[in-house]
Amino acid sequence: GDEFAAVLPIADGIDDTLPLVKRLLSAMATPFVVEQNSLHIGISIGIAIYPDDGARREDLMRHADVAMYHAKQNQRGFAFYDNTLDKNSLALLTLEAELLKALTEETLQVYFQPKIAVATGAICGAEALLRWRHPTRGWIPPDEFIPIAEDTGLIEPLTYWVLDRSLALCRDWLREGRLNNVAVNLSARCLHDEALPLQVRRLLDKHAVPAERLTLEVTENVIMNDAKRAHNILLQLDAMGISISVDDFGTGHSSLAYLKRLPVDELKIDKSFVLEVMNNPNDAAIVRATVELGHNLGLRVVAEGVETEAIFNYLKQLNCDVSQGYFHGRPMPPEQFSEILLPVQV
Ligand code: G
Ligand code: G
Ligand code: MN
Repeated sequence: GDEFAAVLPIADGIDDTLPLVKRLLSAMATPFVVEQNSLHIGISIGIAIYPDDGARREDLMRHADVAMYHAKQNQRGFAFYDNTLDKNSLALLTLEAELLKALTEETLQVYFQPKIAVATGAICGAEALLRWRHPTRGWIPPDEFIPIAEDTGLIEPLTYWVLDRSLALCRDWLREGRLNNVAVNLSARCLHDEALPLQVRRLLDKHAVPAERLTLEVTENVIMNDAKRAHNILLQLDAMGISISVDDFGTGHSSLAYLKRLPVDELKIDKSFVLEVMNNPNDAAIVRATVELGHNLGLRVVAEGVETEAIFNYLKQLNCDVSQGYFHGRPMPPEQFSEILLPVQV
């Protein structure tokens, strides 16, 4: 893909490495001229040093990768591996190995949570949420293993696995008219993966699901942190007909001017504002303003974390489009989700 490794056999520690890193950065900062177009290419360099950062090739490569991921975020363009980057490396390593095993042994499961059209009360979609039942440790929440998957590069196979499973599980419901849409979460790293649009296309074709039936949820910060690259990939997904949803909206630092230009279809108000909306006037103001902002930008607005009927009624008053939360249903296994969908029309 777009990743390259450089080996510096005679470098001895940070002091020897830094000048070369600076030279690489400045060489890449000069635009490349191709057929009279000048192309600006970004670069992020992750550095691991033998033997402190690993004695084996695999460890050096993996740690360089962890460092590169941090380089993408630190604005400097490079980062040295530092074992505090992945604090409990050992725990992480075993979890990584187990996660890889889980992918093949199917202890990972996709659950579905209903999304409700506020105007009619009908189920208008489902969000696919990953669940991992560890053989000895029990349920491990995605908040715990998704970051590990991100740091170790497992996130790409994991994401495609979730997408593949979700489409496989939903295709009949979609075809029978019992479900309109399925939403899958994309993590930060997926928006760095230039192959993403093609992979999504391949999986849609595999399950014969029209692109219009798929929503991809991307958290606000992910879009804003690496806006240029994300924008390009989002444009391709949008052109295919996929809906793009800005997840956890309100927790990041969106530039509204920028949001306006993104090919997004949906804003999901973060649950931290929705949970307390009936008791906290500031949260209520944020929810109200976000619904209005979304509508003025021509977007569908979803509230997540709807736990009570009172919140649902409040959203109705605000003309919020879609409601999601424990009040309507928790994330549940597919068999159970199928039962709350309308029966097949005959
Ligand atoms: O219920 P919940 O605990 O499912 O999810 C916690 C967090 O994990 C949420 O932010 C959710 O978006 C994320 N998450 C759940 N499933 C997936 C998944 O399949 N892929 C990614 N990238 N994130 C997920
Ligand atoms: O970040 P994302 O929106 O993808 O994550 C959805 C998360 O919100 C999941 O962890 C899901 O289990 C959780 N969730 C969904 N509905 C509710 C709710 O009504 N209350 C709370 N506290 N969490 C919810
Ligand atoms: Mn989500």
